[in-house]
Order: sequence, then C-alpha cells, then structure tokens
Amino acid sequence: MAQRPRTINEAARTMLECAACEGVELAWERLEAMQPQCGFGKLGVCCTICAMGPCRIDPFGMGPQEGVCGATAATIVARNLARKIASGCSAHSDHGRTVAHALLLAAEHPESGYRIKDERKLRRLAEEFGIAHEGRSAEAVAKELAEACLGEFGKLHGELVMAQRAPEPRKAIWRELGIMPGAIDREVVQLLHQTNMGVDADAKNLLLSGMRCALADGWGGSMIATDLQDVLFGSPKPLRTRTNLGVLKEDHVNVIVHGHEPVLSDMLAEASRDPEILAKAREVGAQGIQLAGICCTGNEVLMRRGIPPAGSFLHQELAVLTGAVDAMVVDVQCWMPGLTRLAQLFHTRFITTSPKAKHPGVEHIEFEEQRAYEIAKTILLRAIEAFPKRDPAKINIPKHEVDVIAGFTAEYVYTLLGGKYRPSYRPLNDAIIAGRIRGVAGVVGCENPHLTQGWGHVEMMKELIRNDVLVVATGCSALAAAREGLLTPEAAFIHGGRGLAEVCEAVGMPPVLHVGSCVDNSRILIACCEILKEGGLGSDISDLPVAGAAPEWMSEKAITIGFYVVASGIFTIFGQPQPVMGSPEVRDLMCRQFEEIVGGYYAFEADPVKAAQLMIAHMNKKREALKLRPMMYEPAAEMTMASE
Ligand code: SF4
Ligand code: MSK
Repeated sequence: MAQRPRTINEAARTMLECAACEGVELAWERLEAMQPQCGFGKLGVCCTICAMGPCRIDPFGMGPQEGVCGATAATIVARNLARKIASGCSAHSDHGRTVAHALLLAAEHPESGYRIKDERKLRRLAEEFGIAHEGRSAEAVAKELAEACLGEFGKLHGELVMAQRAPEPRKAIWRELGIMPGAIDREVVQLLHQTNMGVDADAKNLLLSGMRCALADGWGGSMIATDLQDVLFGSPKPLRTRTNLGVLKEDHVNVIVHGHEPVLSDMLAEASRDPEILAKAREVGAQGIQLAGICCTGNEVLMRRGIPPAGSFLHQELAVLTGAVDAMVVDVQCWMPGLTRLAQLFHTRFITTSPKAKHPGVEHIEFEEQRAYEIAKTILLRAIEAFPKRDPAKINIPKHEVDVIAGFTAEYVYTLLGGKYRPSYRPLNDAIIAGRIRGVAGVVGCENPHLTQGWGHVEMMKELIRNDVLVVATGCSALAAAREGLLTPEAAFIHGGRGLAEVCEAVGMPPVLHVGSCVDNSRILIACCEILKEGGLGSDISDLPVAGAAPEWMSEKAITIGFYVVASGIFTIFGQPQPVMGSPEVRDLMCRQFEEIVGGYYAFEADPVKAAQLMIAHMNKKREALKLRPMMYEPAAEMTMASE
C-alpha cells in the first residue's frame, strides 16, 4: 500500500527528507512507533476516573457493556468528552487571565514596558463593562477594565458580560437550556465535579454542561484574551509579510517564538530592535535578529507586528532541523516535549518561560511581566551566544517562502468592505443576499501527523472558495493556507468562484482571511453578530449561511472551540471524529439532536472536499430558509475528490 505523504508543503518535505537521511526521529516516527494505538481510547470508551477501573466497554458488544460502577458507554464517552472541554476552556481562559494581568500592569506600572496601544477599543470595552471613562486617563480606565475582566473568572452572580454580545434569540436559547455561562472558573469546576465518579450519568446533561463551559471560553476567556490583547498590543490591521521556513536567515540570529500568549513574544519583538541587542548580535558576526513565529504566538506577532511565521504545529521540529534556529522560545500550549532532545542535536537554545510549562533538562528563564523587557533581552542574549556555535555543515534552510496578508478583524471588516468614509458590513450582507457570496466558513485548528500536513485545510478551503464561500481562518489552519498562497488577493482569481473573485477584486482582499490565533475564533463569533445586526440575514446565528470546520484538529482546545461554535448555532465539521464513536447515543446527540436543541450540530468527515460539500449544502439550506436569491454563478459541476 502506498504510504500517505506526510505533508503537502515543499519546505516541510525538504526537511523531512533531511531528517530521514540523518536518522532523526520526529512526531511522525513516534506516531509509527505507537501503532497500533488503543482502540478503546480512540472510541472514548476507556474510563480511568476512579480506582475501581480502569474500565472499558467492548464496542462490539461481546464483552462488558458497563464499567465496575455500572456506567454505560454513553456515560463514559460523554464524561471523557466533557473533561476535554473543561481542559480546553482552562487553557484559553488562563491565557485571557494572563492578558488581563498584563493590562493591569500596564495601568499600574508603565515602567513594565507594556503600553495601552488601542485606547479607542479600551474605552469601547469600558462602556460595555459599565465603567465610566470620559475625562479619565487611559490608565485609570484600563485598571478598572482589567479588574472587571479578572472578576469574570470568579464572579459570584450573573452572566458573563461579553456573552451579552450574542443576539437576543441565541441568549434566550442558552437561558432556556440553562447553559448561559456565568463565572468562567466556576463553569470549569462544575463540569469537572459533574464528571466525577458517581455524579452525572446522563450523557445529554453532561454535554449541555459541556456547552456551557465551552461558551464560557468562546464568549468569555477567549474573547477577553482577544479584546484585551488588542487594547494592549494594538488591534491588528492587514499587513503583508512572508511565511515558511525560508524566512529564517543564515546571516541573522534566528529566534523562534512558539506557543500562544503574546505577552512575552511582543516584548521580544520590541527588544529585538534594541540598539544594545543589535550591537551584541553584530559582535558575534550576525547582521541582526530575525524573529519568526510558530503556532499561535506566531499568529499574534504576525498580525500585529508583521513578524514572519516560520510555520505551524508540525513545523516546530522541522524548524530546529534547519540548524539555523539559535533559540526556540516557548510559552504555553502546543510545544512538543520532543523538542528537548532534538534541540540537543543542534546548537539551538531551547528555552521555556512559563511557570506552567517546564521540561527537565531545558533552560528555564521565567517570564515575569514586571521585568518583561529585561527578560526579553536576556533571552535574546542567549540566542546571540548560540549563534557562533552553529555547525555550518548542519545548516539547511529550505528556500521556500511566500507572500501572506494577515491581520483581519471583525472590526476591520467594516472599513475593508465599506471604505473609510462608509464603514459597514452592508456590502458583505448584500453580496450574500445577491448570491455573489454563498456564505462564510470558519476553517480553523491544528495539524495532526495522522493526516498529511496541510492537506485537509488547503483542499477544504480551495473547494469552499471555488464555490464562492468566503473563508476566515485562524490558528495553524491559517498558517497552512498562508504557506500555500491562499492568503493573497491573487488566490481569488486562481481558485475562487466568479462571484467571490469579483468581491475580492473590488476590495483587494484574499478569499481566505487570516483572523488570528486560536483565541481569535471569538472574532468569528463577533463577525456573525455584526452580519446579523446589519440585517437581511435572519435574527439568530443559526439562521446564517455559515459553517465551521477543524479538518486536522488534535488539541483538546479544538473540542472546546467546536462545542462553543455548535452551541452558538453553527454547523461544524471535524476531520477525524472526536472520541465519541464508542457510543451511538452520544454520536447521535452531537450529529443530529443538537440541531433541534441549539441549532448547530456536528459532522465528522475526513475527506476535506466531501466535508466542504457538506458545509456548502448546509449554507444552501440556510439560504433557502432565508429565501435568498439563487447563486449568481455556480461552479463547474464536477467535484474533485481529494486523494491523499
Ligand atoms: Fe470504571 Fe466507573 Fe470508575 Fe469509570 S467511574 S473507572 S467506569 S468504575
Ligand atoms: S496553535 S491549538 S496546534 S491550531 Fe493555536 Fe495550532 Fe491547534 Fe495549537
């Protein structure tokens, strides 16, 4: 049987060949060594919640159908899934909390190096939180806003402030179902309690609580992270840069920032221009400092500072293999412990920075917001020290880099489509109503060595834009699209349908809009609210011709994102199934009954073109319900089946 290619990306292929020649083991080899993987785990029917277990349900009905306590497959599957939702919500929300702390610091200690960069957004948020701001200094307002946001994590009563942004019919559904989120931390705690041994054994009840916890992420923790980052680091505006491993420079000190939280990486970007640091770099023979990003920290500094992304999740080891990375600096989430051993084969300084994320044998330079600039300089000095230790024989930077336009936000769409003097969502709504644009798809999420890297994202996006669907992308999905040239206006003429291409040409935008990092999926929710407010496309998010997808997901955070997107009323497709296939009851709830309950529901489809067709069919269904005009132009009927 022909082997499935590991990647669709040319630069990644070059590095994988290099790894094979050197006999270096990467995630793909570790995955092979792991075969066969546990089928019970994959199906979600393994329970380790108490010490009477571990228990497992026989999916073929030949063995035990209940755990020692009597829990059925449905209970076990739903409980396991709920725990993943709680974990994903914790990760995003803790990120939001870190940013709120940084905002507080900027307000109270400007000498920390943090500044308020978007005062207009600060004052808009203050108004939303009921904080008086007129005639008050930005710092005074920021202090109160930061405290109010921190209060959202543990408040005793009431609903989340940002969840009030949802349209009224949506909030009515959440209240009716009892899934309107309250304090963020409490939702996580309650869900973990509910999944203890001997608490909730009702799969539907567990998944509804899972939705409430996920909503506390999407309309709470993640939204706080996104909005406060805009206040602190500046609201992104589209900018052009380059991406892929070719952005690393042989004659520069290359520093990779990887993870999710921009509180350190933004400071590294600032410090990389410090004359003292640049002089030190020149002393060791380098021309300067090249900062490059991986994963969502990369997205954050890409969209605000134009720092080029070297790659996405599965590029992290490949970047080290170039032999030209002088320091790999990680904060939290998505960095592989395998980097530790790999970095030791090279001169690369692998540096952890968060008290929450360490690894034995790895240099740890703890990041403290109060000394952010000083710490950023220390880290850069470590990279400069490493530069002369490079082994020239090991340097192999693939010459691949392409143009990328990144940094769209829900707010920027106003200006993008309506122009500076008439900012409005009207042109977008009109294009949808007139049948020039079929709908909007959010394609997001990770990469996974189980699949050919980038294949799911890129094939799905091509099929969507070919059918006049505007795509918004975040996380590693956006980075995969960037590498294959989909984040340029020209991509609309090469791959887009005629209607979408006309709109892209009129405003000069790419057919796939980069809207940020994983926490920035909250921007997609806000864009849906803005479309509804503009009018003509229904009254609830579930009325809109929109859909979501995570074709190559791997993280628990993706499950949480999926749940808040579905609970917001959006049809969502995951490539690999979530670990629920061991319970037909849970699968039926998610893939069918959820539509009745919350308007959004799931499908699992590994073929990205088939998945795109399901999304298109869903959009057509919504267009019909809204009695919109037929599409102006239908693409050629043939459906190219994606084949790996
Ligand atoms: Fe087994 Fe029940 Fe304990 Fe899970 S909670 S390990 S199913 S006894
Ligand atoms: S970084 S969560 S691999 S998208 Fe946000 Fe990429 Fe997934 Fe991490």
